[in-house]
Amino acid sequence: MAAAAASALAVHAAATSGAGVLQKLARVFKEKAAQDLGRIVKGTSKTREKLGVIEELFTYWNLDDADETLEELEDALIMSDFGPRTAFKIVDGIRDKVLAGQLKTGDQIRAELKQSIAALLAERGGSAELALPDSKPAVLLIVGVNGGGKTTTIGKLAHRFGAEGGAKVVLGAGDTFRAAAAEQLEEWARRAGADIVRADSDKARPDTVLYQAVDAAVRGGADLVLCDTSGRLHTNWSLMDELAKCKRSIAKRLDGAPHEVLLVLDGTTGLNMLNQAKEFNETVQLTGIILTKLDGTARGGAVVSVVDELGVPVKFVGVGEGVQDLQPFQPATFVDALFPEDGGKAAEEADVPTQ
Ligand SMILES: Nc1nc2c(ncn2[C@@H]2O[C@H](COP(=O)(O)OP(=O)(O)OP(=O)(O)O)[C@@H](O)[C@H]2O)c(=O)[nH]1
Ligand SMILES: [Mg+2]
Repeated sequence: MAAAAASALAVHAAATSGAGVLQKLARVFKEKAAQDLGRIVKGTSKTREKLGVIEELFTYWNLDDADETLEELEDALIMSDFGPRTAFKIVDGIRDKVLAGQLKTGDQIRAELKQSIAALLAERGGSAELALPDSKPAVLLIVGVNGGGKTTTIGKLAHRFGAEGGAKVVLGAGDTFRAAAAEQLEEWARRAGADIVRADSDKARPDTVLYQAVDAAVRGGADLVLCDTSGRLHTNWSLMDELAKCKRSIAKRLDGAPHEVLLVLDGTTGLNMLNQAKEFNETVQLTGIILTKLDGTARGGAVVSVVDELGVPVKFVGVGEGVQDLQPFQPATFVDALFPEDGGKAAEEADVPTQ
């Protein structure tokens, strides 16, 4: 507790002096990185049910049948939303080691599978840390399909950096599509002690609102701007074009911004998230992914394919609707949740609060 309070104070001092404030803010998250494994284990039970087939393969692993068993492993990964390309890649790596005699038992192969998924998440994705600029404000643009958790995630980030971290945060209400959207964001701003820039008329365009939000942050010496956007289908060409305009308009006000373009993916979606991610990446060049609803019946395998095919890292995971339910992503912890040593029993039985 004392250490956390001291670090919050240090962050606050930095925030008020302006020096290196953004880097200090990034540390706020890291210090809180104790992952809520139990919640993720609970949430990924749907994926694990399917992966149960794999656990059986490991138990009865027989080197004489290696070829057939490896094919079954491939199939089981595909069934668990890993996507064929990624499943083949992972199993090819394992097959090479089996043929070279480096892996002999089911346990060794299980460990290798976990390690290769974690390595793929870390290496293909790159750094999971927020890329924050040297000078403030840092601008984060949050995008994604309807209902994935964009606004909630912005609220959590605002709270973590603002109310807890002492940063001056501005929220940009770029969801001008629904009247209730700005109210929802306003409520989060109030809870987080953040400022909010909203549309000044019914006809205001989202790119204008986000321009104004960045403008207000620059003039007011804010540390961080979190830009909300309307949910949109990745197949809706004109709405995707509107998103590209939002990004350009932010850059027009502040060179180099947005510093992060983060795609919110609903963890319960399955492999369709790969199509979403490809389209959003094409339109606004993603720098990271936020995987939400891992406390629900998440289908975690799909995100491995997204990271593999796009080369974009997962930066945060959402594990609930509450303000504290956002965590930095850690590949090894995520993989442990998919393949827990005791089949997930301990974590599933643990009393994990939902708020
Ligand atoms: N269980 C759970 N629910 C979440 C999480 N993140 C968001 N939600 C819920 O998902 C629902 C949609 O969240 P929003 O933040 O409004 O989603 P959005 O992407 O802004 O939605 P649109 O603006 O309509 O596109 C809300 O009920 C949130 O409370 C999470 O990590 N876990
Ligand atoms: Mg929203």
